[in-house]
Order: sequence, then C-alpha cells, then structure tokens
Amino acid sequence: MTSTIHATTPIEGQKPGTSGLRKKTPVFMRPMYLENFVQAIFDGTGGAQGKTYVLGGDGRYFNDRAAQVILKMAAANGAARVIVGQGAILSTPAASHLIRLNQTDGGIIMSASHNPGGPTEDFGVKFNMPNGGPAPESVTEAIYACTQRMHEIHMITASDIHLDKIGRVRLGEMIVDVVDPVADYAALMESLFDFRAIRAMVAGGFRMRFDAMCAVTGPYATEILEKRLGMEPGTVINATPLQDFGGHHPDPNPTWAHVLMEEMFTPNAPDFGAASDGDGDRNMVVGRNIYVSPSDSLAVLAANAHLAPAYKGGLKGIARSMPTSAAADRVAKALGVECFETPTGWKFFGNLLDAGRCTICGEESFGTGSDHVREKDGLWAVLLWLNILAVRGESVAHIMHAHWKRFGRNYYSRHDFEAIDTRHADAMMSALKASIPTLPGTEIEGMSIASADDFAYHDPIDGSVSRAQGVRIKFDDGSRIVLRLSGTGTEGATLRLYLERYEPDATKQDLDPQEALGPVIRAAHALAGIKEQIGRDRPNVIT
Ligand code: VG1
Ligand code: CO
Repeated sequence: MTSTIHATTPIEGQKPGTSGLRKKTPVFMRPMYLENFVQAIFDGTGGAQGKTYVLGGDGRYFNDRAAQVILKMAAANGAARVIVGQGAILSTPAASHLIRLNQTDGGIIMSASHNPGGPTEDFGVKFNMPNGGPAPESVTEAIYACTQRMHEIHMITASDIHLDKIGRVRLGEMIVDVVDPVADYAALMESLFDFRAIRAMVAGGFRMRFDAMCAVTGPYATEILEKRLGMEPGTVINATPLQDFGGHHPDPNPTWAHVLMEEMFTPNAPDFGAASDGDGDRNMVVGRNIYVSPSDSLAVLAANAHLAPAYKGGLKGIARSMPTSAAADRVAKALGVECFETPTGWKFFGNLLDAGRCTICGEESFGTGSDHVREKDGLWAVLLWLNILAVRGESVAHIMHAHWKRFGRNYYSRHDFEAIDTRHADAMMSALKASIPTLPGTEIEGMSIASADDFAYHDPIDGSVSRAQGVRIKFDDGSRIVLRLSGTGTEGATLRLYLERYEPDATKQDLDPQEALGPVIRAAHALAGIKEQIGRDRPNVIT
C-alpha cells in the first residue's frame, strides 16, 4: 500500500454555498473534481495528520464511490481514524451527533440534501466542525482559497474497503470504524423524549404517516417510529433509501410531498403526518386537515418544548433565520428569553448554541433543531411534536388554533421561482438594492414601508459580519417582504420571495395564507418588478 502524490491544477467554482459544495453529479465525477475539493478541506483546516473524522452521506448516486476516495485521501493525509456509517450512510443530524459523541476533529458529509439525486442530478460535499456543526464562513472561505491554488492531492493506492460490514478495518495506517448509522442517533432521541408517553398514545389508537421520500431517514424512522414507539408496520413509507430517491424530489414541502398532503386531507387521515428531506435534517409536519408552516412549527415547538424531558428546565433562547416569520419572536418574548435573527443556513446557529445563548433554532425552510446536535434535525422535530401531542392529548389543529389565539397568527408563505436566468436574477436584485434608500415612507397596497435594508448579520459571539444576506422590506403594520437568491441550487438561479403578515384578531385567523397575504404579494411584485426583470410572474413552488 503506497501513498501517492498526484499533481493537479485548480478547478474553478469550488465555492461552498449555503450548505457545502453542490454540483451536478457528472461534474463531481470529473477527474480530480472530488479529489481537489477533499484535499482543500484537509488543507484549509490545518491538515488531517493524526485527526479523527466522521464520514457518511445520504446514499445518493456516487455516495459509495466518493466514500472510497475520501477514505483513501484521509489515509494518505495522515488521518488516524475515520468513523463511517455502514454503507457510507449517515443522515446529517446523525453525523453531527457522531462527531460530538466521539469528539472527533470534524466530519465530511456527502449530500446535496433536497436536490434530486442520480447520474444526471446533484451531488454535494460539506465539512462539519468538531462541534458537529457546518463549517462557518471563515472556514469555507479558507477551503475555497485552497481550491484556487490546489496543485497536488494525496491518496493511497489500495483496494476498496467493505463498508457494508460493521467493524474495524485498517486502510494503510488509518483505522476505519464502520458503525451502525442508526443506533447512536436512536439512543440520543430516546434520551431526549418521553418515549413511554408516546408509546401509550400509539397504543391508544394514534396513527401517523411518515414519508421518507426514498431518502436517508427511512432506516432511522423505521427503527424509531415502528420498532421503538410501536407504530404499525407501514407507518413509514418510501422507507428504503435509493440512489435516485426513486425519482422523488426529496424536499419536504406540500409540492414535493403531495402524496402525504393528499392523505392528510382525507376523512380517514392519520392523526399526524411528516416528511423529511434527502439527508434527514429537514421535516414537514401536517396534522389531520391542517398543514403546519415551518415558521409556526418552530414557534409551537418552542412554546411547548418544556413538555419534553430534555427541555423541562426551559429554553435559554430561540434563534431563527432572517426570512423565518416572527412567530417565534412572540414566543421568546412570552418566555422572557433572548431571540436571535441570523442569515439563512444552519452554520450561523453554531456559535449561539455553543455559547449557551439559545436552545432551539429554526428556519422557514422546514429545518428545526436544538442544542442536542449542531445541525437541523428532521426526526427530532417530529419526535418533539409527538411528545407534545402525547402530553397535551389534543389534535394538531387544536394546538395550532390555541397558539394563534394566544400569540396572534403570522400568516406566512415562501414563493420560489426556480431555474431562472442568473443574469436576470442578479439584475433584479441589484435594481432592488439600489432602490432601498427610496423605499421608506412609500405607500403601497394600503400599507406604508417602515424600513428597508440588505440584511447584515453581526455575530454576537465572534464579532464576524456577514453582509448581503437578503433584502428586507418592513411595513408599518408588521407585514414584511424578503427577497434573496438561493445558495444551494446547481442550475441557473432561484429567487426566493418570503411573505409575512401579522393577524392578532382570532376571528380572522382562518384564511387561506395566499389570500391573507394578497396585498403583501402584490406589493412585492410591484416593488421588485419581478415580471419585468425575470419574465415570470408566478412561482413554481409555494410553501
Ligand atoms: C436552503 C434553505 C435554507 C437551508 C439550506 C440547506 O438554502 O433556504 O434555509 O438551510 O437550503 O438546507 P437556500 O440558499 O437554497 O435558500 V439542506 O436541508 O439543503 O442542507
Ligand atoms: Co437537508
């Protein structure tokens, strides 16, 4: 077994986005593409010598081969040990947990999350820090800088190792521990929640449907929901992870998880429904006949978290991404705890969690989590909901209406315009940014603009500043519009338009959100000139 240095040259565009580097699979499979980026991860984080890493992925096409390359490179770069999920599989939250549990020097997660998988779809790689969380901007910038001067990669020549068998093997000098991807994670979940109460609820006839969307959460959900919580076999559907996710788009929202949505709105619907994304860090929650918006889910989880054993002492604080609705802020105020507004992407929560400033975090994009790991965690959110339902003994619909009555309702929606021309998208955002100074005081759709800015985040823990995180336009009645471009797409640009309106009156809280948001939607189109700039006036995904 020999360690070889291979000459290479920098490859353009290896800049991590909101969550790691994502590209079309054929791009990742080009000679040296994966190798260059992995070498940059090692080089950009002080080298791999003597270090221990966690490695796993969401099982999409190329996951298995990429794992072999990464292992051989880790060995050649002097890593002491790599903990790999069996079959090179690990959900993102499970990887985060393993990094923390084993106090490793970080982890490499192979995933493009909600982006479709397959030979012509997407692949991705991200690096997580020793705290289990996504690398912060300073680290991803350092990795990117390394890709730009990459000239050699280190890789041992060895035959592939069997990742299907649990146990310890050696690769050169390096130890490879192949572990059950589910066991430690399931144990963590059992330590946080009242499984006995949930089991009793299930024994009393409570029914659930969980759509794993042929992605990584299938084995996790089957073990936890069916085996440990006693739900009937078949509760988890699309439970076998497939390399192309069965052709599904593993983004848990009403558009892509429409089969679940349809079932939840039938007369004989289960009590509770949930779906998860490609790598298991995001979730959608649906009650019988009621869809729960992710912003509301965050607020309800925060308001009721004390009902679960792990959070019975209360929350230290709540953090939400900027485009997420202010519903969680109202809960924080009622609880008398701090509330933080961070840019989109989980990496911005890590410092707050590490510093003990917040316990629960969430994003409008169906991601919620807590200080139990340093990633968003789809099954965690589902289990906290189940724990709350078991203790309160009420339906999801009842809990939602009671919540709105107490806190008011933040009507909320996100409109996505996918695969638009990048130049048009950039031109639209530039024009909008240029108009910011003229916006305050403008009257539109019967509302008056109170403030407008391009969001900049000042991290209260390390003082770093992240600029240009999205345009915020706030109205004097509390309504709000946010526009930003996605940082996870691999084709053209995606414009995300976030819309919010607050309704304190309990007699007006039952409208269709699109209807309730009508004036806000019209104002957004007029102010940003969406039709004129990108040639489309209708989003293709509404959540
Ligand atoms: C999207 C979501 C963001 C989320 C990110 C990664 O980013 O909006 O909230 O953190 O995906 O989630 P963007 O830049 O496309 O808006 V995942 O589950 O893909 O790791
Ligand atoms: Co994800």
